[in-house]
Amino acid sequence: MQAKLCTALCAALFSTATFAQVDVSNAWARGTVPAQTATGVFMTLHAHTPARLLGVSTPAATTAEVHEMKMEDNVMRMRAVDALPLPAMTDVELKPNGYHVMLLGLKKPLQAGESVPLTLKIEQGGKVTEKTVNAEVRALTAPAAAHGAKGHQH
Ligand SMILES: [Cu+2]
Repeated sequence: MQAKLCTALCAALFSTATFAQVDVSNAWARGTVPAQTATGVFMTLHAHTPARLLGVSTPAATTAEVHEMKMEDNVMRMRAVDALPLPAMTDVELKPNGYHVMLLGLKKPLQAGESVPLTLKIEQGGKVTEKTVNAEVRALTAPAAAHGAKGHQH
């Protein structure tokens, strides 16, 4: 009887203690030139148990959206995704020409060496938590195709 009670209690305690078990590494933002108001942020997400990235916010821009880039009819297009699935124990890479966080309405240009604070909204095991990350700003000319390149449409 007592063992049974403990099992239930421990399970309850454990489930409330497991939050935001998602590791974020290599977060970076592409630097911008003065007239530019949008840029991409990239990172690697690794969830320990299945999770979903529901959204992103930052004080550096009016809007932050999770975007997916895909080849459609030979044109690279991007669209906003509602939630990005993060399978357990799998690295999900946000990278140029793939999933990325799009910052729209930048309040000021991003210069290499600065960092951009981001708040990630993550759902995991039925709970929504927030995780803060600092993305390092890299030069506009950082390797990989520039965001907003030819044929890249919203
Ligand atoms: Cu985008």
